[in-house]
Amino acid sequence: MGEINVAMIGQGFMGRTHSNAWSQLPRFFKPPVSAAMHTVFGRDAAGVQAFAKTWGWRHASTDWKAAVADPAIDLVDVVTPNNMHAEVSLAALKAGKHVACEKPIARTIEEARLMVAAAREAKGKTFIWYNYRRCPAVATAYKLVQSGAIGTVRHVRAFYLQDWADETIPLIWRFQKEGSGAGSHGDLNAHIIDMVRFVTGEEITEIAGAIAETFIKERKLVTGPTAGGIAAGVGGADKTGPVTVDDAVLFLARTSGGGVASFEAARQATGNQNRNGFEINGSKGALKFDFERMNELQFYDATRPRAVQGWTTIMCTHGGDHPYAENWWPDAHVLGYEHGFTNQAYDILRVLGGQEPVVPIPDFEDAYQTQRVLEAAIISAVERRPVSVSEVR
Ligand code: 4PW
Repeated sequence: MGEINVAMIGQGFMGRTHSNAWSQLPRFFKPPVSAAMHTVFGRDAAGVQAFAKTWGWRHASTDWKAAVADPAIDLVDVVTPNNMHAEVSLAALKAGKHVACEKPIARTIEEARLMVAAAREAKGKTFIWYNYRRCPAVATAYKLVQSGAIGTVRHVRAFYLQDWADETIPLIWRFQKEGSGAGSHGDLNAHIIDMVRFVTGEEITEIAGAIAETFIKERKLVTGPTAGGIAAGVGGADKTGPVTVDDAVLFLARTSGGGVASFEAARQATGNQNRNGFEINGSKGALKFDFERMNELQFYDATRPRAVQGWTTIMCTHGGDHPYAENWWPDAHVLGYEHGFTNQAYDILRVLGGQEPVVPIPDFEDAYQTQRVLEAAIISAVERRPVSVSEVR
């Protein structure tokens, strides 16, 4: 398998991040197999033609089923809104393709279960784009925890705060249960649950309590072209429709190593634009990460004499020491949002070429565990009670 052909289904915000990743990849990495940008699917013929031209896809299609079934295609990259993740992934797995699907794995636990069952039977491999795992600083945190640098994990505070979703943003799919399954919970908590599971190597076992809130209950219907806050559209004149998902979800949890954790997702956390991160306190030290300073990892070594203990800021830009850094620019030259996607595309090709990824990459099975935590937290919020993740099967 020297070269694989990719069909990308969807062409929105994530379509641009993935197209950028697939096209940048061969300039910076030497994967064991290469990826050709074969076909991109979009609903609008002129729009998808223009997208293909801009981003370097060889073919444009308005028929995703044909693109997925095409014998020339090896890997299907799913970048649609969440309501198509299951349908497209199931069709692709059935057609014998590898599938790389955007997060969260699905809208609901039921859809996720179907996807996992199909993946178990399938010949193709599966991947979920939890891109923040592949910021060098987050991957470095993972390696430090693995090496025992912070000892036993006792406390985790994880947050994903955005502030784009004010009243001016119309009723895009992200505010509709039918399109997305959940609001900030599936969009943002999904990332930080994945990040905490990845960095600590532990599972979240119990939700002690959760709250969910929708502050803006009606929004203007989308009438114009896509643009604006997280790829929003233009709001129509007077017509509005109901928001059917959360704006904010907070929950407290227990972890498999005996620690406790808090998670916080919000889309109207004024002053925070795309701020996700964590503080992890262990018996020997601690780590802090904030995506708004994504090249930095804070490390506290509590084994040093108390007189000289303090937070160290590590610039995760040193080739050889910090995962992925050596593939980009000379030491000390920082990376950005888009690099996480290219790093992930590289790891997908490593796995397809029979190599280990630089750091573990979530497949459908792994992402299903994150979905179980999301589901347990929503049950906890709705029923106002502690929920063991083992209740969600
Ligand atoms: O990572 C984030 C998401 O999951 C993104 O940057 C934007 O907010 C788009 O979707 C969510």
